Amino acid sequence: MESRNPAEVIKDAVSAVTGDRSPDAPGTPGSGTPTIEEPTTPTGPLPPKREQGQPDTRTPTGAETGAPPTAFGQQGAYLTTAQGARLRDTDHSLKAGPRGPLLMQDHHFREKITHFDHERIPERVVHARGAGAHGVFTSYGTAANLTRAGFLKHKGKETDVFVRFSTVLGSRGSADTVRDTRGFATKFYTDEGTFDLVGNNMPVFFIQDAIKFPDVVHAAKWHPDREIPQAQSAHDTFWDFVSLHTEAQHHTMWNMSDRGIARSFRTMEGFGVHTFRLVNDAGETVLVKFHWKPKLGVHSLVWEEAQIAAGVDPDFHRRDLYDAIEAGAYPEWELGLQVFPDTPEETFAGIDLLDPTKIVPEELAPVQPVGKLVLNRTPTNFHAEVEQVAFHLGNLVPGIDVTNDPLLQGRLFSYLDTQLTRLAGPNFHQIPINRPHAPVNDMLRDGFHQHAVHAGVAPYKPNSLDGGNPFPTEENSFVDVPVTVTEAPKVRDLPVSFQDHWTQVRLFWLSMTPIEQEHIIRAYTFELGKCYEQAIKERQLQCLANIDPVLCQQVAAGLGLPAPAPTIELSEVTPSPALSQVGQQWPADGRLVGIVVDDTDSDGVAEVREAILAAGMVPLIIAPHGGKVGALTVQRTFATARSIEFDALLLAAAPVPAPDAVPARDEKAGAPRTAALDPRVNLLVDECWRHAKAIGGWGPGAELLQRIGLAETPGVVTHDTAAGALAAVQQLMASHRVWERFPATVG
Ligand code: HDD
Repeated sequence: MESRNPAEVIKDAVSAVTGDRSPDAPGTPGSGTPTIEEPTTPTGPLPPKREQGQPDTRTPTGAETGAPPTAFGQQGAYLTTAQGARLRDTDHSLKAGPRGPLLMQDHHFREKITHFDHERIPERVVHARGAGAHGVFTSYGTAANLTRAGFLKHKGKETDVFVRFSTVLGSRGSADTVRDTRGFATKFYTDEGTFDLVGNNMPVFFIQDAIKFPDVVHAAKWHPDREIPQAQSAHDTFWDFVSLHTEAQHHTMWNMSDRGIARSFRTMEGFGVHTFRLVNDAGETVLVKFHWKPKLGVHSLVWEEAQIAAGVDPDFHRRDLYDAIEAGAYPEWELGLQVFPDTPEETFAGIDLLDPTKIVPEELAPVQPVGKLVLNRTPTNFHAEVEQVAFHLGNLVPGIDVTNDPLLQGRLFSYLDTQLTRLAGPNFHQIPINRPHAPVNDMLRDGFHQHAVHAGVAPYKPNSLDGGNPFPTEENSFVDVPVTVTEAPKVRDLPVSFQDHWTQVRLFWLSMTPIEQEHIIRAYTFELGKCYEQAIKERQLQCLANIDPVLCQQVAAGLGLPAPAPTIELSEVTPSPALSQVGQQWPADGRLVGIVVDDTDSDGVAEVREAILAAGMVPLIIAPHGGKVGALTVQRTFATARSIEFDALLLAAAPVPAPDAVPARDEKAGAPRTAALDPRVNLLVDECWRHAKAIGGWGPGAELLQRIGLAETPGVVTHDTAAGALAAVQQLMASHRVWERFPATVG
């Protein structure tokens, strides 16, 4: 991958993030840059987007077509029908006279409307809302003794990847920042075939047996009568199910924790969840769990921020991902493995490795880095790539095999099956985004949407007519690890060890810091407070009592219900600090810093802006109006800015209310606090403060923070100079949030 000068990268970030386009670069026809008038000169098809390479165009046989990526859809300069006949008018349908009825013979009209009528495909039954990006995985070679998979084995080996992030519950158009699990699905286009790692941002799952998947999804999605609520677990059917089906309690607490409201896809961990089996060149096996560790650390929104973002910018995560990549601030993760001996018991430290509701604490089995993922290219076409990508756990490569985890086993069926409807037929592996980058020579033939023109007459084995082709081979082939299947009666049952539904959820709870525990309490209180059925709330309180009495009492108090006593003996657990998101320092790459200026005060802003860029962050100038303030280009106005967009706020000014500003509540009441401050700036400061973000001011900005009584509070810095204010804010940003502002009341 080409590395770029950081200053250049971040300068680009500003225009990418803000959508600003240089006024010195007027559009040229066909360049994709808009001009004021419709261009009249024909030019070639649109070029691929800046910095975007060509999507893979290999046919399923692996042969190169040599055609440019857009050739099929966009050739030549002129508008044509789908059959290539040139058109002179696409604006008027064919009529019997200008005022007459449409004529049935209008082929162009019928082709255009018919195709449009069928533009959408069924959304995914779960994980419908998503965003994807291309990238590269580079192996460290550290897994060479564990697996024969080439993409992991060879140090420095680069493999193309496509990653799709998603929420689980909402429809395609739902908001990004809802409380939910996030999907983290990675397609590795390896030389030995495609490997799909279809994981989540949480390491456990609601159910232990795949046969329960329709149950949990029916309970968690909208109510069937009115199809509400959208993208929410805060409703009766979800809590009805999880309080009865208590193996769901562990995953439910992860959802109620800060992990359920990720700050960004870039700041999420990813987990393969199940235990997989690796096999090396010598045929030796180990059991492993896959982990993705984000370079920027694991960060979350706060609940109010997530709710505001869902309305103000429903595309919050999608935008963040694409802006970062297009700015050159490429998101990175390390792939890591927890490695366990492959023993007949398939347990580690007493934990059943086949139970997908259990983790193995990292303190017991450290995550060993084996490679790095960099996402460096946004999709060229969302439908073609993000919507049509099809993941499947059965897409394995030599060196990686499955275990008998009953959830994993069931998933092996579901993914292929669902694509048959979603992508309308059995040939979806020929869609460009799903094509392997390894040569393909299968004997699958015909079917809907067959794109390959297969040669030969003998797609069967054995044959002599095609010279016996294609040939099976021992060389580099996938071999199912010949694990012994125990002789056992057929049963519909699970192992006894799967019946402990409480120890690990207590482990998670006790591993959280007090502020994280407080967030969990508030999340349960909010979600159960949205339920109508008293019996469901009481049943879930009983579950909480079986996890921890403090948790139960606090949620019960919030609901105004009595806290029940536990019905089980609470387990002794050793907390796992690795589960907490708090207490470390993280790089501030790509963080957005809002700078409030006005026409009177912008002293020091230009220098601060440069310093923010140099630190790898993105400055956004917020002013009363668009255009320019002095020499500064305005990126957000008081009307378009909202606090959720910024990771920290700097005040260079104390803007007075504009004539069009909505009066502040305080102002109406005559309170002195904000009377002289524009209410929209007041809201910005107020929300940043409530959401535990660092705030800094100098000059009139510092005076303002003094005046409104925030200057002495934790995480709010005032300074004589712009540089001093920025330095202090930067230091605060390394911890992501200023939790000291809100001393936790639990713990
Ligand atoms: Fe699943 C999609 C992750 C259990 C059935 N799943 C899907 C996606 C992710 C996961 C990330 C979106 C893929 C994409 O972006 O296209 N699913 C998981 C994880 C699970 C899990 C981490 C548990 C550890 N899933 C699971 C079970 C079943 C399914 C038990 C069924 C028995 N999942 C599906 C599906 C989906 C899907 C219906 C919907 C769309 C698709 O597959 O392509 O087949």
